[in-house]
Amino acid sequence: MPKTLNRRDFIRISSLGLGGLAAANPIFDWLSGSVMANESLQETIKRIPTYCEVCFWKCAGWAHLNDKGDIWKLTGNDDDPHCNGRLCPRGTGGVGMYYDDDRLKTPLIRTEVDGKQIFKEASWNEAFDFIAKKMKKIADEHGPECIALFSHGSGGKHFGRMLKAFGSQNITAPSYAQCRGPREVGFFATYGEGIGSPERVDIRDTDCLVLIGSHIGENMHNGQVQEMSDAIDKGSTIITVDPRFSTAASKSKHWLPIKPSTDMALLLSWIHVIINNEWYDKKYVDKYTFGLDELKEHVKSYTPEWAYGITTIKPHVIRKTAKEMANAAPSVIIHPGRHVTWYGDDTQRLRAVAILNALLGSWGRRGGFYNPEKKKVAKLNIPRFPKPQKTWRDAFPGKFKLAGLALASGICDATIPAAGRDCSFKGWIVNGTNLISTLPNQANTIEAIQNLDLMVAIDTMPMEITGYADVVLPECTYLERYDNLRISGHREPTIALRAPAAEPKYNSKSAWWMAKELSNRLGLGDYFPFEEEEEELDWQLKQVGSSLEEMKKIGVKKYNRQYDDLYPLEGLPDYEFNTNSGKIELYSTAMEDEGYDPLPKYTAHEEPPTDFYRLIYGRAPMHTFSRTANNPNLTDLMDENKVWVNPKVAKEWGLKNNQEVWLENQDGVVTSFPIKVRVTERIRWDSVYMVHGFGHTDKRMSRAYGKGASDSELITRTKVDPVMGGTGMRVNFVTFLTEAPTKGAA
Ligand SMILES: Nc1nc2c(c(=O)[nH]1)N[C@H]1C(S)=C(S)[C@@H](COP(=O)(O)OP(=O)(O)OC[C@H]3O[C@@H](n4cnc5c(=O)[nH]c(N)nc54)[C@H](O)[C@@H]3O)O[C@H]1N2
Ligand SMILES: Nc1nc2c(c(=O)[nH]1)N[C@H]1C(S)=C(S)[C@@H](COP(=O)(O)OP(=O)(O)OC[C@H]3O[C@@H](n4cnc5c(=O)[nH]c(N)nc54)[C@H](O)[C@@H]3O)O[C@H]1N2
Ligand code: SF4
Ligand SMILES: [Mo]
Repeated sequence: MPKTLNRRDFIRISSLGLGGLAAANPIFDWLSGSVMANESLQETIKRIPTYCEVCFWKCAGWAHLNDKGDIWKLTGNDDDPHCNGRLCPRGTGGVGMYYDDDRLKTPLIRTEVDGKQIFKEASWNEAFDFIAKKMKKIADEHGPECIALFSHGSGGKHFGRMLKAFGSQNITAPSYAQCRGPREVGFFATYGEGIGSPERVDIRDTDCLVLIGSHIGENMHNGQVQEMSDAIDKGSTIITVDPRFSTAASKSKHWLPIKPSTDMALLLSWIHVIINNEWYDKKYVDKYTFGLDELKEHVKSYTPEWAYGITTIKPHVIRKTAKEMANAAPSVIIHPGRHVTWYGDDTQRLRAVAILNALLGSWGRRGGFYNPEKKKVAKLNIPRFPKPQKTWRDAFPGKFKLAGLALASGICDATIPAAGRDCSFKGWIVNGTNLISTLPNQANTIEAIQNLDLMVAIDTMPMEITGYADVVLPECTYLERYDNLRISGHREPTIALRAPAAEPKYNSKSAWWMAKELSNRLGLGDYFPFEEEEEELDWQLKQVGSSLEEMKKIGVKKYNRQYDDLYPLEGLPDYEFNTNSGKIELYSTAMEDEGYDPLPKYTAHEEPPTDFYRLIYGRAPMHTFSRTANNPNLTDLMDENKVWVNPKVAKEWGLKNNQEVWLENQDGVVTSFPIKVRVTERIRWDSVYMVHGFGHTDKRMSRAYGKGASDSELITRTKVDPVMGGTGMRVNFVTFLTEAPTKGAA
């Protein structure tokens, strides 16, 4: 290993001087039976609008204060289309983030004492001076572009403004190359538009919903779960394709327990059946699409019999489900999914999904894909951002040509010096993303971090990523701060306000304030012209006929659509798409122009070796990634994950329910902690399944430490999507260790 690897030891211990026990622990009082019983006696004295930050669905709601002025519950805002007045269990439990006494409490700076690296408590001034000095030094020596921002969540906008002003546009989120990037690119190549969030799917009005991996119900994206439940109630057909009997599968008319990694074969076969039987929407396809003849020729040999050999789904099931979709068309949704970085050919798989929807005429029609509208809100009057001299793309000449956004994994890779690259990244600002558990290949992420001159982590919790930072800045939780307006596209445009329901606890501050203070020290004060965030918001709100005062009362403001075009292709009017041909491109000229396959092809993926099983992972309804693992309200509901094992496999290995095992992957990496076995018919024999976000290794998180195991540790390998750089992560295989591994091996 290079010598530099020891420069930045991972700091596990609690910080110097933070020894004192917190005097009060209101959350446990709040959770305990007696207080629960009294809950009904409590009264809302005041309610403050917010939008939830427990996940990225961003439901708008209310923080209710009791007569002592404490936050005692969170509820949904009735006017909000993301939640329709109801928060999900995680959102309701969000108040646990505020009360969690393991929170980061004050700025920390890495220092060495007696040869040991520790965090020293610092004042905000010390922290900002330290960061500003290092940022300027990096800019002088390498250019400002060598600093990148990784961010997931609201604070990204504020730090993004600061960094763009500083001269770098290398701003990235794991929600692209580790999540929905391939979907956006696949749909953009087909329709000239992406899917966005919340997804533009008209589940409420659909007659047939096809879920390919999307595990809505465990994936608790609120509005979609509600709409799916409504669709089921009104008798819509649900078809779920999943190697696991998911919650969604249990609500479905058809469950197709596909062999993982073979979905492309199923999709191509469905396309084959629909074209061959002429079940496609002829008028729609004639009028709007480009490349039907090429597609027809391309899928000629992809019969259900061919797909059966690959997917293990019987030919008559493939035909029957294709017929169900055609019967419902155009009120049918082949759901584009969200976390789609699976096998490296993900953009192409999402192209196949997009094509199938086009054949059935669901895009732009009721019960298919609607056209969301967003309220336009005036931009701030700030100076133009300087034009950067270089971008992350320079590190990848000729690659990932259709990537629409920066790649978190790409910037991470380009931080490790390589021959021939003139500048590698030298500084990371990491806001609200636990990159250690979020990016694949932890060893690679850690190596990248060791090569940095500066890493700043802004977080609310002492998550693993903060242990590698030079400076840690404690952000207050979403319940203690303002943030940018939530401006979201939906059936009707809305804006929502987040206002503080409590003073920031400890010595924590909002990201807006941090970004402004840092900008001042960098000589970029003009980019934050308002003294207070309240003033900035009020100015913006006044441009759209509202005010901070009004929004504090209503939380969510709905606007009328500007045009009556929720379903723009209803009645088959003339329409021009934002593609080269102006049509829906079944045959993608954009892909062809960049040297990628214009029509999606099936490629076989590697199979698990003997005694190994494919590692697949997903969500639990009461947790969000790793961010909720220490939330006292939510650990109460679920405090560890289990590994799902098929009974046949359990028998072979002699595994019993709740027995603890360690998982070892194909590269010999073993989980830090054991995980309990769940023996269940609900998973295929060739795969094991676990919920992402557990197995925390940082002891500062007292409730999460050592609970369950981390899928991220086992994802050492990826298949990178050549089109846009997404990291396919379901290409790892694991086996069981029934005894504790010896220290050296782990
Ligand atoms: N192995 C594996 N990797 C994955 C996935 C997977 O399923 N398995 N899923 C992928 C997907 S789909 C996504 S979208 C990404 C998600 O990736 P991330 O968003 O990075 O997920 P988290 O691990 O929850 O990290 C969130 C971090 O934000 C912090 N945080 C929470 N609230 C605040 C706040 O208000 N302010 C600040 N400053 N920080 C806050 C939390 O403490 C935590 O450290 O991960 C991707 N990576
Ligand atoms: N409660 C909760 N809800 C969440 C989140 C959360 O953290 N917690 N995160 C949100 C985010 S950012 C995202 S991106 C979404 C992710 O959620 P989704 O986009 O709905 O689902 P995925 O993560 O793609 O896939 C998980 C499912 O895919 C199945 N699967 C595994 N391999 C294959 C395969 O080869 N083929 C098929 N057809 N299926 C397979 C798994 O068994 C599992 O049921 O969830 C969102 N909702
Ligand atoms: S879906 Fe749940 S966790 Fe996500 S924003 Fe809405 S209430 Fe919060
Ligand atoms: Mo995601």
